[in-house]
Amino acid sequence: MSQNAKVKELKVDTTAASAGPINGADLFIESLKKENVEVMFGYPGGAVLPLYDALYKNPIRHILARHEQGAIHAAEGYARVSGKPGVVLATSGPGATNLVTGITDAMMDSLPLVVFTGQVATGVIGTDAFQEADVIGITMPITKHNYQVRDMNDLPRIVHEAFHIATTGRPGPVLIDIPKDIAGMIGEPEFVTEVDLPGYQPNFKPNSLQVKKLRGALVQAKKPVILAGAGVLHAKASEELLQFVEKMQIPVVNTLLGLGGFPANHPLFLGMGGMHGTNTANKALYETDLLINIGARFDDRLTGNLAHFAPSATVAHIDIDPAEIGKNVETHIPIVADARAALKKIMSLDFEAPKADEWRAKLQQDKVENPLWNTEDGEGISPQLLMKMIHEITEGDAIVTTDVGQHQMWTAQYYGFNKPDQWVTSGGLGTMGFGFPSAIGAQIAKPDKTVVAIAGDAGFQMTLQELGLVAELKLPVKIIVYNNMALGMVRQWQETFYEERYSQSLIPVQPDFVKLADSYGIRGYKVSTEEEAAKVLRETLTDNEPVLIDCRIKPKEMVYPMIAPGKGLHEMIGVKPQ
Ligand SMILES: Cc1ncc(C[n+]2csc(CCOP(=O)(O)OP(=O)(O)O)c2C)c(N)n1
Ligand SMILES: [Mg+2]
Repeated sequence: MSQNAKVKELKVDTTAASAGPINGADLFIESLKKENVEVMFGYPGGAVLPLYDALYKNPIRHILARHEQGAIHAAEGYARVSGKPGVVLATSGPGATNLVTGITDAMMDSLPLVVFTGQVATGVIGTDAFQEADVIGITMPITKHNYQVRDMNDLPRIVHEAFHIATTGRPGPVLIDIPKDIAGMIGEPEFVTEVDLPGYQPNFKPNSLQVKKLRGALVQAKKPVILAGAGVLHAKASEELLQFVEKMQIPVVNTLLGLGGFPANHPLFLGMGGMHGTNTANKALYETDLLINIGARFDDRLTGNLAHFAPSATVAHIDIDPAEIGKNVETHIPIVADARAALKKIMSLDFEAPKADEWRAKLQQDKVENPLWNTEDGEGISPQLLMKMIHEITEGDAIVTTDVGQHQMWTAQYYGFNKPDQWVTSGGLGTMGFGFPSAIGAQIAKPDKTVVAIAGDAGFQMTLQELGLVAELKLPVKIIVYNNMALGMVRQWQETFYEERYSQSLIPVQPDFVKLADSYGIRGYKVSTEEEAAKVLRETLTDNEPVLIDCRIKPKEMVYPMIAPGKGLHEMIGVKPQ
């Protein structure tokens, strides 16, 4: 997309156009206010000091994380549960590069972020000036779009475009790099209320012909299945999905990121699909004759070996991003549209539900024969039962965030997400260190909700500095460390695929998490049995205070069932208790 989009004919906001001479830093704050920004997450430094000075005089709520990575994961958690863009501000050089993981994470999981980075002054760009980094070059492939402001008069337009691009179509991160001298320049720019981006026109309306094709396929189908991804959540289409499913009586599989888009306790829900999905979900994806993908991207962790993915299916794919259609899986009925609009359109056509009684009965039987299971012996807390306890005590209504690893998969399998926007996880990038700070952002977005951060003992140690933020803001985040003294998921792969050579996956030395919490003035507990866990969880998950609970889980428990790398959906291992 061109940065030099025409601005001449744009509608200007006459209420603010008379702001008079203003400097770039004040203009930055005013531009954020125009976008109704209520909170931003950031960390100051030299190149953004003028922006922070303007913020001091004209405040917008600013959350001072303890590391830029904490700030951006918090912004992601905020965006995921609020539906509003997360706003981040960091300084040039190391401030900006510390954001790179979070920006990539947001890009992979389609989260709307507007990220501001400071830059060295325009006169010294390219001279290896102090704290200079080529943030535009670095973030080009990991942003939906990025800008460097070269004229302060462009700032209102750029900010307005950035919020538009981040939040429309397939959401994603947009970055604005602001050289230090821009903040000091004086101008009389106009605020715009429209965008003119000829190269960026997301299509929301489904094509009637393709929708009719889908109707034709539905009428014929004997083994239909819906694969519902995060696109359902982004499009706020859960209600429509439920209506469609109930009308058509089609079984539903969720992707990892799509959990909560369809109620887990619904009789037609088959579970999560993919590497650690349920046997029934994967069986359905393997045997289906009509696969309707709504807002999922056919990620390899979902499909397994593509040669064995839905081999007999007519594939329909509804996605707002045309680049997703046919990317990994041959698609027969492409519907480029907003998921909600597409579902409404299909339901507006009158036709009978597919005749799939036999199929539903078969899947139902598989659900009964091959449920998720857990070991019953061995020392330590069963991680699966622990998750069931957390579900029960929070009445299935908490916002739950995770890090990446075994605990993430157990949460996905066992929490049982019945509502949209309760589930915050790093799916595409699989970022350890994401879970805890994203819970902070989620709690800031939803102060009245119970927010539970499920963290691995290793992942938690990547961003635990944000305990300072929990203490400072008195956020009642519930931090539950699934402690197996290991990089559990790495250990699992080494046990299964590397003949138990546990190379660098065990962590013999850890902080005393109880004392660590205490040092921040946060309650800490260590629990080693299911009885202790039940007692502490009951006492602490329902009140309005932060808590950290170090849960000693069975160190050798495996996440099952599983599709080994390179294998197909029909080749799950660990389906039955071993
Ligand atoms: C930043 C980052 N580094 C490395 C990995 C690879 N990795 C995936 S899971 C995992 C182990 C995580 O251990 P822990 O946080 O204790 O969770 P567990 O699997 O034990 O539940 C590792 C190292 C990753 N996903 N992210
Ligand atoms: Mg671990």
